[in-house]
Amino acid sequence: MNIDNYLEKNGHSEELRDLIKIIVDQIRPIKNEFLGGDKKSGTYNIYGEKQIKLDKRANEILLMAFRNSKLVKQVGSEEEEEAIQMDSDKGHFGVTIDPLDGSSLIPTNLAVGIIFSIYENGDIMSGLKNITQAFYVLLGPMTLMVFADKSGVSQFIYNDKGAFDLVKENIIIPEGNLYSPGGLRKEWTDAHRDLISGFEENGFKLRYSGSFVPDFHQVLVYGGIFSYPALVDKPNGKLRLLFEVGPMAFIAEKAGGGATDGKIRILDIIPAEIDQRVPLYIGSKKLIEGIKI
Ligand code: P6P
Repeated sequence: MNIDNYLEKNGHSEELRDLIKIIVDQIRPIKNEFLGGDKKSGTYNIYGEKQIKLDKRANEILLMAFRNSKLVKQVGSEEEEEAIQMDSDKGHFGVTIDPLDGSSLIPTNLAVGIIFSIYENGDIMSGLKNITQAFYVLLGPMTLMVFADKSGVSQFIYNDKGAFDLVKENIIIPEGNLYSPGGLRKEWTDAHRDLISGFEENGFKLRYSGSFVPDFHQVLVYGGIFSYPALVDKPNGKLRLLFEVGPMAFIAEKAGGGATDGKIRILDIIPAEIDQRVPLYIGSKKLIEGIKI
């Protein structure tokens, strides 16, 4: 079964299925851009992070596809300063994208990801509780898609015909002992330091590549916790609420896990700004329930 059959089986609208088809059709063009190498673009995104050509190309490819589809009313992209309003006489979706998360790792051939969330109400700033679907594409030894909707989380593998075939349904995050600590040790708060020391004393295994999608995916598969905490001089941490944290929090909860900023449930947050950052603890249910930072 491919993802379109899966979406039809799960009762999704023709418009949503068309939107997912359009996104799937951009994976090959984005992967092909990798062949050109990671040429510097000489520009910086609004977070002051150096953009490489691939970040911008992936962003352009996805935005063009959304614009031509007429299915998307509003797009928020990590590579854009503002939300983009689009002509959408065929649909009404709000979409957030991190077009190429972890791209600084591409020169080392480590896994990177593309992160999406969909708001059927068409408003990406209306609150994370209004996310209706969230998914990521993990570009690693295999190209995988993990897709979450109200019925749960499923995994698909990209085949040689450019389609995603279903490989696993009803994915549940197990309790486990992997941890990704995030940030620089010297910038940790005492509370985060104590939490990480507790994991280490309990024999947790450190797994941290610097790329959120694969680092989260291993927690989804084996169980444990990924964190990118508040830091001494960065109380909101590093990860972007709309483009990275919200979609993953939706996926984690639909897989029976949890996600918090250390105080509140991520999906209870209503974004104040499009570029809002939040601290993040995400993973196995019991571990997240125990987080009070
Ligand atoms: P650091 C990539 O830039 C990213 O946003 C996430 O993919 C990743 O988890 C994090 O930053 C890594 O940040 O500070 O460890 O390089």
